[in-house]
Amino acid sequence: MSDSDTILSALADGVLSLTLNRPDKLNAFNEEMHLALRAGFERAHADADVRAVLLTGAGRGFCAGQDLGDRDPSKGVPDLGHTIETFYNPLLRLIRSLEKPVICAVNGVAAGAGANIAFACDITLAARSARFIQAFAKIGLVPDSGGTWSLPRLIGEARAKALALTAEPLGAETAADWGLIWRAVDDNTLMEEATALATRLAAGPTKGLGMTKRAIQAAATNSLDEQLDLERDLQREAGRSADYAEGVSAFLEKRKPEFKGQ
Ligand code: LHQ
Repeated sequence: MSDSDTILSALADGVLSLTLNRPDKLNAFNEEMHLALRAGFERAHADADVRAVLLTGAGRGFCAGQDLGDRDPSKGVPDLGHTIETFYNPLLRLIRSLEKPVICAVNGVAAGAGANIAFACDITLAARSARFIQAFAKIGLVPDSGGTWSLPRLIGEARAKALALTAEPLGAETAADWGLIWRAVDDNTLMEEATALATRLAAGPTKGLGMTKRAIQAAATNSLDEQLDLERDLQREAGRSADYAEGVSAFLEKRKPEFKGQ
């Protein structure tokens, strides 16, 4: 793990909480924060004690995307493709390939890459006062962090194009109504609700949950036949897991299951 204070990291009850922590900059990404967040997700992949991840931001914002002070064209023409290749794309791949639930609690404004990282998580809750902004259009860039992939899939081409071309802020309630996020909740209950959800999932049959995530993501490119085959293969594997044995035993014995994520 990185020891940078740009990401606050804590493991409790199987939940690895990762808090973006540059509140004076609305948690915009500099290189140090990129590397620290990546280290957090790498730990989530490698550490069996981590059964779920909870991503949020410190202060009044969730994340304002890239720190534009770090990518100021007046200091020389930047290679933003290199920035994407080096930082954002590896992060997106780590989030999507992690076979454990990733919960995102959007505590305030989420702009640019900050919004699209929230949309890449498995279950995203947002404070009612939060807004999502495809800020790229304001500075001559194209949406990144998977935004051109996730937006049309989640809300359809018409809404995706309007958000991306206008950079109009979208409130949390509308984001939930459109299916961009799971739920908008009262600001003062966001962290309580997100932590309870992450803790519940972390105590669940996380091997099966991870395979469920993999299957739903594979559906984006699979035919129905391929998906049916994948479900067969994953169910075979799930049926051999200790968690399935425990789940069925607990049901038959009318007791609470104790899942181990194995
Ligand atoms: C910031 C930032 C910020 C630095 C707020 N940077 N300081 C990938 C590849 C490589 C390069 C480019 O980008 C990308 C991906 C991207 O993410 S592109 C999109 C980059 N992000 C933006 O364009 C958003 C810029 N920020 C804003 O439009 C506003 O700050 C929003 C709408 C997010 C919030 O507005 P307010 O609530 O009015 O807050 P504010 O603007 O007053 O910001 C508070 C402070 O945070 C302020 O600093 P100051 O010292 O004046 O208090 C801002 O300068 C700083 N800040 N975003 N991205």
